[in-house]
Amino acid sequence: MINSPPTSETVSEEKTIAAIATPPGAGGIGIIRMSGSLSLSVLKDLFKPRRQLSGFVSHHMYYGWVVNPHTRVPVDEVLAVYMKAPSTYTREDVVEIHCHGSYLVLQEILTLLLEKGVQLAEPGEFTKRAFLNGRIDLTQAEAVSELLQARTTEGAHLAMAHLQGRLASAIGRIRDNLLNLRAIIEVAIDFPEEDVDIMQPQEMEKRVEDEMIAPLRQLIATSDQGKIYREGISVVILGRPNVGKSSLLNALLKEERAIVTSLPGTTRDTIEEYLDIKGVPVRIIDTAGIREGAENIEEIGIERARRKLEGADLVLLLVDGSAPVDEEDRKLLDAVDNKSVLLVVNKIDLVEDFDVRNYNRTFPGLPVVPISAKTYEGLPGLEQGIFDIVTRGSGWDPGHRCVPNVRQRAALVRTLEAIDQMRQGLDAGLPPDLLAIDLQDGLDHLGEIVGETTTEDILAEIFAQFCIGK
Ligand SMILES: Nc1nc2c(ncn2[C@@H]2O[C@H](COP(=O)(O)OP(=O)(O)OP(=O)(O)O)[C@@H](O)[C@H]2O)c(=O)[nH]1
Ligand SMILES: [Mg+2]
Repeated sequence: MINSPPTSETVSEEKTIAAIATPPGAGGIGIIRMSGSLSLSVLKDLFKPRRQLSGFVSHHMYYGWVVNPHTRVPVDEVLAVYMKAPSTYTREDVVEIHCHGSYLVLQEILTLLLEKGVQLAEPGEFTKRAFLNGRIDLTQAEAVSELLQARTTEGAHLAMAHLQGRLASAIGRIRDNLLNLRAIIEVAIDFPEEDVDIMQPQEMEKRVEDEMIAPLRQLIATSDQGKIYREGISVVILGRPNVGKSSLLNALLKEERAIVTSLPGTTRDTIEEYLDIKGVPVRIIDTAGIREGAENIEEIGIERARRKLEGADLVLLLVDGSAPVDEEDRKLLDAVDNKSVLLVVNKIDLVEDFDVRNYNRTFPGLPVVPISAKTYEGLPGLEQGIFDIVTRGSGWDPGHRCVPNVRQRAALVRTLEAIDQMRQGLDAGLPPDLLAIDLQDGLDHLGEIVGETTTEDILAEIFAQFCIGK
């Protein structure tokens, strides 16, 4: 990655910025993106089209070479596109140069741009400009980052819905209702003596409840319900040595990630990987088999396993189905008592007439899933079991597609508090000028979500999470 220069003042339209937009490393194509008023003239200086051009038509691709103006040596064979403001990502003039995906070539072209007075873009600066220039609101800008970071298709779909403005329009509806109410309250403030036809308090209260409080509550609820799709969950595989923990990890990943041997104590450290279970991003952690009297290195591994347990949303307690449950299995269960636990009985391929009821009797109340990490039998049932436990009672409806993030949720809660206070004021017959204060408070908090009333600090924090070139 390129180090960004010392942070400059505020974004100014005068400054033309550029960055490598594709990830570091070798790739089929690499793209350099430039935004700002210098874009076209810089392109003209460095790009030699194959055929003589009278000018660049906006949004058309041109084939040619980027030529180093000092040496006259072609740097790379490229496709270049000029996109005229305002129909662009940033609403400024934008140029993209598509070259071969060599990091050296990309660097060299970028250096040539910088020599022409273009500045290196800061992380998220293109998207920040799109926001500051009013092409997208803050929820859509955040959705760009969420889309880039999504680890499952479901997560990507949620981000896409926000990018298309699903959340922004839900907020917009509540905001319009608040503005309507404010207009009514203002009439009441301006004409206190007159018998103007303002709404009855009961009718107002009903509107506040139906048009503001209920939809705010709904958004907060979907934020909670959809949280696991956004943030994912952590699942720890725990069990005595040799029960098949690493085999299970490999089976779930469908690759030979962890070393499996017939010797107890094979896994000495924790191993973490990511899985997609029905759209939920799952961090799955294989641990060292826990047993008493373990030796040094193994002991450290066991200690790490215990620590991983603390952050786990779900524990898969693995036992060997071909051997009787013993005291150590039970001790492990006691140790994870405060967690969600799924008892996974492995190696059922070795057992004739496997009967799950034996386990139900021994561990009453504990969900049990029989599997074979060797033959993959029972794995779909295990994934379903994990999914059911982590989404249990969440009331999640995948059709929602509106899942406010942590920042947005906090602002929704503050909005709700202000509006609720206003409703109580209505109920208590407070004068309209006092109601107006709470109402304005609510509007301001709502404005933070879409970026109308968001402070510079918070904006900086949001865009700093982006990668360079986005
Ligand atoms: N037949 C059969 N063998 C299995 C199954 N799962 C694992 N094994 C075997 O059990 C042995 C131990 O498997 P591992 O996956 O290394 O077990 P582990 O729990 O990770 O062991 P430690 O890391 O030592 O704690 C290996 O020989 C595996 O091939 C299964 O479902 N069926
Ligand atoms: Mg292991």
